[in-house]
Amino acid sequence: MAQTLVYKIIDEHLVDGRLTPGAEIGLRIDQTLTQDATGTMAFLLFEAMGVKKVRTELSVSYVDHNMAQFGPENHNDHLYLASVARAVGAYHSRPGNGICHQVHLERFARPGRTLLGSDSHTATAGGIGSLAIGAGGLDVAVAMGGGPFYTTCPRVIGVKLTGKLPAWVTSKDIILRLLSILTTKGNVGCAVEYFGDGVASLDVPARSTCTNMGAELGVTTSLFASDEVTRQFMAAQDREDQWRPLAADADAAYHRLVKRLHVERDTKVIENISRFCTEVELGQKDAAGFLDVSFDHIEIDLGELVPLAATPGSPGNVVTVSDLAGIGVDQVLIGSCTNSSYQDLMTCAAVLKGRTIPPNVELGVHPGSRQVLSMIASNGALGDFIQAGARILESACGACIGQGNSPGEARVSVRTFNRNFTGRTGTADDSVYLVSPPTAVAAAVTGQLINPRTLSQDLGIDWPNVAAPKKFLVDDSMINSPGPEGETINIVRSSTIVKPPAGQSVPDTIRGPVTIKVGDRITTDHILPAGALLKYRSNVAVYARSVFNCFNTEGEPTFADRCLAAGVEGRSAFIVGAESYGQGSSREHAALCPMFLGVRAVIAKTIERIHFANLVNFAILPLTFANADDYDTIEQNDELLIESACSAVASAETVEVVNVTQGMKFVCKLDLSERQRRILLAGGLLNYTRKT
Ligand code: MIC
Ligand code: SF4
Repeated sequence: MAQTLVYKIIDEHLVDGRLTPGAEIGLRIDQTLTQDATGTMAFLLFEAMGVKKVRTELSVSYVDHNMAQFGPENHNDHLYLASVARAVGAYHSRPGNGICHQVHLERFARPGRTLLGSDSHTATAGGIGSLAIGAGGLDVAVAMGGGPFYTTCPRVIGVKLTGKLPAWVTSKDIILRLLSILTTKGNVGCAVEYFGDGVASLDVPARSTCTNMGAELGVTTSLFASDEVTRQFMAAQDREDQWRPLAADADAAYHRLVKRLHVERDTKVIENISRFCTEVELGQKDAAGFLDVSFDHIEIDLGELVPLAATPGSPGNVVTVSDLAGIGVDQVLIGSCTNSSYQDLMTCAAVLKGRTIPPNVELGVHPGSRQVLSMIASNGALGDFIQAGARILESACGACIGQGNSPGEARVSVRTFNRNFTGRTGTADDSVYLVSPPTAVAAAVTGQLINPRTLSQDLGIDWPNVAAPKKFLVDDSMINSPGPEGETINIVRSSTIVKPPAGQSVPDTIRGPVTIKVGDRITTDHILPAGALLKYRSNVAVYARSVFNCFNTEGEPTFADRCLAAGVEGRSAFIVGAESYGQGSSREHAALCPMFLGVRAVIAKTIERIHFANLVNFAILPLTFANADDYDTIEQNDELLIESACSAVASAETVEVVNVTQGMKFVCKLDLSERQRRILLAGGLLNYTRKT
């Protein structure tokens, strides 16, 4: 049978289960990546597993998130990571070498290989044809130890690209268009595969911009074929010997996706589906105004794309830049793992050359890697940025994760990044627009959101049309190699690096209060912010004090206080959420810290993939309402009770929850694989892995 490329790579790596969409599968993992903010915990958990050396083909530890170094914590983490990587046989990309996804793409990612990373944007490497998946740190630790990675065999959504992008329109506009069709919810358990004659016109970094923001769609992974363009990119990185051609079979069939949408609230999405999808069918509207919309594959004519932007709050709020024309801009930031490649920066530098930004605009640039920074430094483009008035920021995540450059109150910040969840910048009422590099630089030059095409029309600036370099500047001297066999390494463990707490098996009776009830689309940034708190990632007891702090009311006990007060005499705490609970980042601390605080169950309408797995890994019951309306019957502080939880976890499909306060009962689904049931009963993945 004709196969998609996603399935071909899965087939080659399948060690458990069958290639049946929706079923649990175990995959052999060839490569892993960790970054410092999740990696310190991942390596601590790896050490706790008792495995001495990594058993993958390649494992790389990156330092790119926690770079501000206010206080000793960050540097302590870096020293631990460098030493533990050397001891266990992993590579270590040092601070300053660049953002993990950009560097991995440049130096390590390979077509046809599986890559598991403790970061939700790991699928960036799908742009080179690697089956790359983001996961929690503990899953990555298990993979480093040679264990399979378990996930749901994805349903593959096909995205056909035809034609060629016009001037001033880039691949960021492709993925924003896709977000306007698929939205940020309802895509769990799917993968996106790009195909069609339009693909050949996109270079590898452009493809990776699309695969990177698959994380915002909530899909497991996103993939492009490995073709002549891939070969040229790898040759330019001195890695042609690692290239291998790969493509889906010509007549591969893609998944027919069904989305449940609301006729009024989702009018725009329904319009976009009707415009960009094939064989669209609209179902019957129900009494509440919902209907099923199904379609075969998506088709985007690149030639017809226009510059797009995601408006503040969510990467899924997509409109055309022309719709926003005239909005004044206070800050422009270029960078992040989505758009910090050589081509991205050269495009911006070409526009800025010989100009100075207006007095009211702040411009910052985070080159994606030391390779990118070195290349723009030697060809003069860095000088164009400096002369234009740009602030040259580190080759790191930086502002993308709220490590600096927070905008002023209610100031408009235009960024080439991938996430604009409110408050992620470090400013509570931020107003962040996500755009392509040309749109960002047009904003920097004019001080307003404006279709970048007007740069040609009004200012006579030619579309730079930056070609992929024939040769990148290759210098791996900031990547430490694993230590030689037999070498004795002193692993540096400073006082701020604290052993993670042990997981506890699910108790048979779970009783306690709902310590928080939240609404739709709660991201892991809501659950546990990063920014200035990143430095506590390796100290769970301290970091846990900040869980759900964004919902604090002055003078009232915090979420952590409420949980700790609830957790006396064997009592537990519950979290109640709505749609797409746990969106966004892979940070397992969003499960680990609640576990530390005594949370034993999360009940939500739907739970996102990585967060669901993290909850299981830390022995928190991930429950979903059998009837979504039951959400409305629960109040914060209600006392809930689950009896015989262990036997339910062992074998039942559902479990009854008693709302003691309201005198009601409701049913929740236990949508778990056999393996996940065993993990919960063992007290989490670490205990389970130690036992098996
Ligand atoms: C993010 O973009 O939110 C992060 C920071 O890269 C996270 C990882 C983390 O929380 O450390 C992610 O995307 O997984
Ligand atoms: Fe870093 Fe931002 Fe990319 Fe996350 S999204 S890896 S914080 S650059």
